[in-house]
Amino acid sequence: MLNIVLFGPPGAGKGTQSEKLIAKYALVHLSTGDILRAEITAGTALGLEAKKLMDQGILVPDEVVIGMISNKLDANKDTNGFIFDGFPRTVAQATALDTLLASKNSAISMMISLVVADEELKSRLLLRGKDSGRADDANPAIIEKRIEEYNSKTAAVASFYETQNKLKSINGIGSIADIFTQICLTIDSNK
Ligand code: B4P
Repeated sequence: MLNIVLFGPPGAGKGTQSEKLIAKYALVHLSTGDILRAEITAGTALGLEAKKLMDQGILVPDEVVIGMISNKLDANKDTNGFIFDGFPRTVAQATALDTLLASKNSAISMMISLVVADEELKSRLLLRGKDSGRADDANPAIIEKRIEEYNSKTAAVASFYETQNKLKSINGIGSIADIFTQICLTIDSNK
């Protein structure tokens, strides 16, 4: 199986590049952000709890997202592989993902990390906030909080995969098409 973690700070382009990658490599897209927003739209108890945190730019508890991913892995047993988009976001989530995949005789193939400077992230998210309807994109203070959450809880996940020799860093600034080409070259030479 080809299991790719697509990694980067908020607004790095994970969702944007995932859409193109699932089409090219026929992978199942698992975006914890999208799954949580679907729960919010459906008005579930989990969605209502998650919304309170997401609207403040705070990460949702590990056990919630790990449970969601476990269900999705079980529901897609016959796939070629997965794109994990926005997950894992903590070292505890990364450890749990390794355990879940090992129980299915599988593993993460590589982490693609999109590197983008903070100022570019802020301007992308504010731009999207003008019409996305996402409360977490509209307000500069909440965007700052998301970047702070990334630096304090998520950045360490890159070291977790680096220790396993699976970290591949890519410049996430430039045209969406050029970044996609670089990601594909990296996947094709490491799979
Ligand atoms: P996510 O939905 O994962 O969102 P994100 O980090 O904002 O977005 P992404 O990097 O995918 O950016 P995109 O491609 O859309 O998370 C939202 C919240 O959910 C989190 O804050 C947290 O509360 C919660 N959550 C999710 N997963 C969790 C987990 N595992 N654990 C705990 N909590 C979790 O790009 C952004 C914008 O940039 C778009 O408008 C796009 O068009 C633009 N863009 C993309 N590439 C570009 C480029 N090359 N040049 C210019 N603009 C570009």
